[in-house]
Amino acid sequence: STAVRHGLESTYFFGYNPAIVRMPYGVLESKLNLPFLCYSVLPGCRVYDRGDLSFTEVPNDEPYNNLVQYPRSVGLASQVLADAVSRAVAAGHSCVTMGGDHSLALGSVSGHAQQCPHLCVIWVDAHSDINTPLTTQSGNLHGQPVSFLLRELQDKMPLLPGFSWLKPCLSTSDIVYIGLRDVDPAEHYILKNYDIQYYSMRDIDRLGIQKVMERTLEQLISRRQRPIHLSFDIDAFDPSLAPATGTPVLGGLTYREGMYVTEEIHNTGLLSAVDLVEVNPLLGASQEDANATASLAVDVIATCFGQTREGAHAVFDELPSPS
Ligand code: 5AB
Ligand code: MN
Ligand code: MN
Ligand code: MN
Repeated sequence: STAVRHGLESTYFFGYNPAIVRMPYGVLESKLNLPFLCYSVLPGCRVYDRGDLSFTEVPNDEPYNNLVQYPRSVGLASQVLADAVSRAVAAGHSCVTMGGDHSLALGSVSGHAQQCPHLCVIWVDAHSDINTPLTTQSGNLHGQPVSFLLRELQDKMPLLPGFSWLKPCLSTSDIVYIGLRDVDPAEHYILKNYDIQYYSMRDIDRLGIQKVMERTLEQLISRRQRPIHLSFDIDAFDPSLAPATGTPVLGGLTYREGMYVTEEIHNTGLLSAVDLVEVNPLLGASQEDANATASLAVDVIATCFGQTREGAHAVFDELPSPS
């Protein structure tokens, strides 16, 4: 079988057998899935598409504190996702979760951690998604997933209906952010007071993306090799590249910076799970906007699994000669 759309034909995957888990239309806030099937069998890579997960809607899902939206539905959906990711990783796959909004990281990181308790997380995003249910201004759970995952924050976390299954699985030193440029005051307080490493767009301006990746990987994997969970929010890219997303913010990653991030992560050989979130074709002003955003998402995933800008050597081990 081959890739369905968006040029995956030119992609080579090495050494991974990714399993893809897709969030369905429905339940979650963005009520969307990616508009393409990003799976294929390509040289060196077998892809197992686990299809859309199906969720049961929770009726009368009243907001928590009159503010936090759909706690039971998101909690239950995340639990189902955690189980799917856990099973994919247990079966030896690198797991790609396509969203959907970023609340899905509650499930994907938890499920991944069930199999790989020592994993680390690289969170590529314009936002830090670390509000607690008590600091959120919007009430949106896609702005909060990291707070549920961090052990150090647990005494600040209320118990949300639908979340009792969730156990924090990360320490503050296990996560690094890249691409931040829209951080709420309470989030900034958390990042600073809990000593969480981040590289904002300003840091990328100062250091360059090469240094940022060097420092990120140095912190996370230089002392011991461990599985990497990449949680990639498409809004990390500049809105001129990724317009079809819920919360675009000016001044984002260039295409080249984004590709450099995923190339470097691929090169570690430690990538174990990827989330690709917040692609929302309904929010594109035009079909071209939606297509451009989707094809950018495909490039992110393909690069994670070995697509390179300098070409790949897998297919040619010998040049044809005239007989
Ligand atoms: B995304 C905001 N901080 O809490 C909030 O797209 C934005 O997953 C969250 O990064 C953006 O609602 C969530 C204002
Ligand atoms: Mn996000
Ligand atoms: Mn974001
Ligand atoms: Mn969003």
